[in-house]
Amino acid sequence: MGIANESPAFVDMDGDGRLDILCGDKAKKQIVWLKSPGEAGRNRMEALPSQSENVPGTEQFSHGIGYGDVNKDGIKDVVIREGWFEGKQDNKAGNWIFHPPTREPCSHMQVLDVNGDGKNDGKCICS
Ligand SMILES: [Ca+2]
Ligand SMILES: [Ca+2]
Repeated sequence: MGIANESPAFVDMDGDGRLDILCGDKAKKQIVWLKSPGEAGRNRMEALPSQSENVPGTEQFSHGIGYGDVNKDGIKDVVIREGWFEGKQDNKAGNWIFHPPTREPCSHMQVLDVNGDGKNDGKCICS
């Protein structure tokens, strides 16, 4: 495994209260998340794939990755420059559905309700 993406995201992917690393794996060309060690003395992270192999956004310097509920189904999704992957209830399950982009490419990506209308918006910071 080799971490891909220009700016991996630090998010709690499994809800255990510890930040994990969301990034691409340039070897298998898949989006993965590295589970933070949950026990004292345990210093090895686990890579848990979120999708099938050879997907976009997994080159060494792919630009931008984000995590948030894009389609408001209550399940967080992975956002990349090329589009977004629809998350599953079990985010360790593979073959997330890919959806094409709706915006211009950017670097850091956030999914949040910017204007308070109850709908999540995509927020991009370009560098
Ligand atoms: Ca976690
Ligand atoms: Ca969702």
